[in-house]
Amino acid sequence: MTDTIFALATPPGRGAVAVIRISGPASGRALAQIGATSLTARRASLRRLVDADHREIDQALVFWFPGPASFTGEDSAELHLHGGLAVIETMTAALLHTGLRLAEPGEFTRRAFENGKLDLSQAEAVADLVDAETSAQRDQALQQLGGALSRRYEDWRQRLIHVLAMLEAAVDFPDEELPEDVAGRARPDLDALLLDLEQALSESARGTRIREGYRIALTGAPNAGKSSLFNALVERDAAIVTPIAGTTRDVIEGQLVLGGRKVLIADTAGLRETDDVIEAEGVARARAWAAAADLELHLVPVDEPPPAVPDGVWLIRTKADLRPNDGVGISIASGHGLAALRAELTAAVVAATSGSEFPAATQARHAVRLRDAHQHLERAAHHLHEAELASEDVRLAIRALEAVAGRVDVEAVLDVIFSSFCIGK
Ligand SMILES: Nc1nc2c(ncn2[C@@H]2O[C@H](COP(=O)(O)OP(=O)(O)O)[C@@H](O)[C@H]2O)c(=O)[nH]1
Ligand SMILES: [Mg+2]
Repeated sequence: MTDTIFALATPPGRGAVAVIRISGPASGRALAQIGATSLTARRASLRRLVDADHREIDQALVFWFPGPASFTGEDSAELHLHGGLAVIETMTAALLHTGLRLAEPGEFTRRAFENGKLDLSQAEAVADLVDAETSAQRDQALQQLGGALSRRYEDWRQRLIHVLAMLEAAVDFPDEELPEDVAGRARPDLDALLLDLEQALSESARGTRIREGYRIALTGAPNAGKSSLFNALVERDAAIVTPIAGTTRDVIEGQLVLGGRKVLIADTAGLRETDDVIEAEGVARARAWAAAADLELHLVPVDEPPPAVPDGVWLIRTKADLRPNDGVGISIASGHGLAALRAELTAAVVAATSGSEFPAATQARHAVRLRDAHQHLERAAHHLHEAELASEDVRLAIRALEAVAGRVDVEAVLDVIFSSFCIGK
């Protein structure tokens, strides 16, 4: 039988209110033991809560959520206590005394998943919602929690099951009076699915960009003004600015919000040949960060000749104050062009993180499964005339998609996912 767990759901420390969550079959008994009786389901009841010796611990609001219509699907409750450390400690001791156990990180959500209240992508969304720092992250997590991601995968899964049924008919009744080329009739459906998955894959970066942050790398020769621009964009002096070339030796990451999106920006070591081992390592890291970035800003001062830059890289002319009559570029010294650059960056970030449909991947885990499914379907399309082989590939594709919702492969991924939660969730 499952045991009954509890945890502080609010941040530890002093606060106006502290919430303790309880879930499991012994919830009702434990509540009675601490003095919370005659509760009405899902309504706040003010109760004097007591310890085992009937000494008062606190006056608290108690919520009783009988299963299965609760978040976890089990009998559960919330105690809204006064948020003092002594209250929390005494209540924790009292609940332990009734035989309850402290919850592991993510255990409430895990129980919700195991009781079929949420699928895996929705459970992940709970964690994302808690971690959301920007409005775009919150919107995405909320939609995923509402089942937007699950619905896309479920639609594909249903269509694949239909394809599979046609292929299996061809396998099971090869010599019967089946209409000619049953397997071939699966072709249009399979092609349509392949197109859908390709579309989803092509935009799969959007969801992870929203969740993890759009990455902008600042590159350029030493002294180009990278650290100065970095500090101006993150609006604090995180990077050291000096006239000495080679000052920045590692990748310094900063965070900012543009257009409601999380953006990660990296100030990198100047890209130059060097004999200094530490600087050389910095340059290698700078190149790696820039290669993985969504956008590279290549900085060159206005008093140097403009180099050719690859497609997609933005050439930013710096130190515009040195050639004030030209009117081009940005200047940290005078502030020239900074607002315009910020506006252009915002437009780029918003464009890269917007789309009409809910992204099919908000985590690397989803993108991997999506790619797997697509590969299997390509193989199936390739040997559709061999219905037996094709149906095996379709089956593997279905399994890859099901893994996103957590229908299969469950145990392997559960521990990894739920252990990243905070306690009390
Ligand atoms: N005149 C002028 N000097 C600048 C400007 N931005 C940076 N600098 C100077 O250029 C030097 C190198 O700047 P820094 O940001 O450290 O360049 P990094 O090596 O690319 O990180 C420092 O002395 C800065 O004060 C600017 O807009 N105008
Ligand atoms: Mg620097």
